[in-house]
Amino acid sequence: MSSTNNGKRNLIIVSNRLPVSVKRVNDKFESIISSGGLVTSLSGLTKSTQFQWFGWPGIEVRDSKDRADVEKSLEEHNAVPIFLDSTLAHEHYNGFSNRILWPILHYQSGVTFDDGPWQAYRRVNELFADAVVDSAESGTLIWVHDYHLMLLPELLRDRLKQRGKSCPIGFSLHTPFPAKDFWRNLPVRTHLIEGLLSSDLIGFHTDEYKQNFIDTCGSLVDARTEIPNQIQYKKRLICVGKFVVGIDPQKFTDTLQKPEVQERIRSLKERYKGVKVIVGVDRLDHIKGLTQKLNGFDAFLDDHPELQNKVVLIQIAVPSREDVKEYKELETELCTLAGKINGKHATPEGTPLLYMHRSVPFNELTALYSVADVCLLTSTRDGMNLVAFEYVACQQNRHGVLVLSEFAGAASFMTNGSIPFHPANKTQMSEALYKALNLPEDERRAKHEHLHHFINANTSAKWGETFIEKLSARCRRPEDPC
Ligand code: ADQ
Repeated sequence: MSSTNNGKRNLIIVSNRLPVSVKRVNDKFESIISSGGLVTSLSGLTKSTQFQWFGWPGIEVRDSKDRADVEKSLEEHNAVPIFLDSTLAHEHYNGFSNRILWPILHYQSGVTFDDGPWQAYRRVNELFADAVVDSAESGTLIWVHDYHLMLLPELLRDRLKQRGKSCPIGFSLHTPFPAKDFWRNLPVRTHLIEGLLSSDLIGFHTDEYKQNFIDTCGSLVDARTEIPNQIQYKKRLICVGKFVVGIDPQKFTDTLQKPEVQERIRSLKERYKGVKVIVGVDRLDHIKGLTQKLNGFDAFLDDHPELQNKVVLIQIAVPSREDVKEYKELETELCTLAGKINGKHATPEGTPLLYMHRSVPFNELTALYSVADVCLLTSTRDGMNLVAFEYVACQQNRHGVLVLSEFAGAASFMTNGSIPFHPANKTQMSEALYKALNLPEDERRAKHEHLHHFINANTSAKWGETFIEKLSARCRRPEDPC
């Protein structure tokens, strides 16, 4: 099988959302770059590898002329839209993926199951399979991403076979995979596992998630799992591996050099002269532990009255999944909590908490990372957490300290270079923050150098290239061990 064509990969990437969202502005369609972990991780790959990206454009388009216009507007991004009607898209994305599957993958209890959203999930996976199989040629590598599309590998394999095509299929999960007992909570657990087991290669962010998946397969579907990194199921061999997702550190280094970013850094430093800055950047999501973060910061302010007016937490909570009731409730809770904390600790000189519920431009994000003495990340569970990487990328001069929850996937790799803590323990969080703010320069430098080396050795480009190479080799030499 040839995976390259004139030096260019014959590669299709599939994810629920495209890296750009389409909006109707007057009578025209415009595309806007999306933000989030999946886009960050895959955008690093675009420098070295060519691919077509299939996904939902984020808008319902019924008219065939309009559809052609949308297709055209996405061509420059190598993106191919899969059109869905808005009710189906809503039930698939919000109803099943985000209200049922996402909480299970992140160990959240009290999840209920409904058949309607599950049927929508199945239907959307089928529509994706139809669109991808129409475009794929034999030999095209197909790389599927994330929990919205767990049935897709099986649907693809069946449809490709019916059309006489053969394509290597890879799947990467961007979330944790929970321990097998927790996965049992999901009534359709077997369908999803069988869906994934039609892949040739399945990638996870950490060894723990990979092992949880292998254990689940061994007990749930009677797969053979004695040989490390491989699963034998229904006469097929599936490779599983840990692939460390990362960022493009150069993008941050370049942005920091821009005159307008340098100017912004200067003005932020002036504004916060004599004040220690703690930064937090998270999608507004239960898994990011934002309630815990604000309560922990409140405890820290209680513990250290001597730091009144000498420390500020700038927390950016990026709006996310606003059509889901639980996310709206969380937003209300956080606004109330932020108000209470400032009500309790503010002085005429200022407020210790700047809670911003909005997205900020990339230049501003980079400047904020750069001026912060500490980055506080409090995930209760998190596949990786790329904000941890981004903060390190912007700290070459300051050697700021990362205070990182032990439940972020990133903690498996970054514990030595950060200050770890348990996000449910306010006292531990307060102590970790105090330690980070008072760490001597030689210790800060040593921690920073350790993490700086790690993020540069594990870039998003390397992650993508390693996965694609392994998937391609898998199909060239299927007899090789995984
Ligand atoms: P996310 O949960 O979206 O990703 P994360 O890894 O923290 O989370 O990445 C967020 C990304 O969004 C960062 O790259 C950040 O720069 C970007 N971002 C945040 N705020 C922004 C803003 N205001 N404007 C623009 N961009 C912004 C999921 C999983 C994670 C996993 C990633 C990658 O939940 O655990 O690390 O996928 O696999």
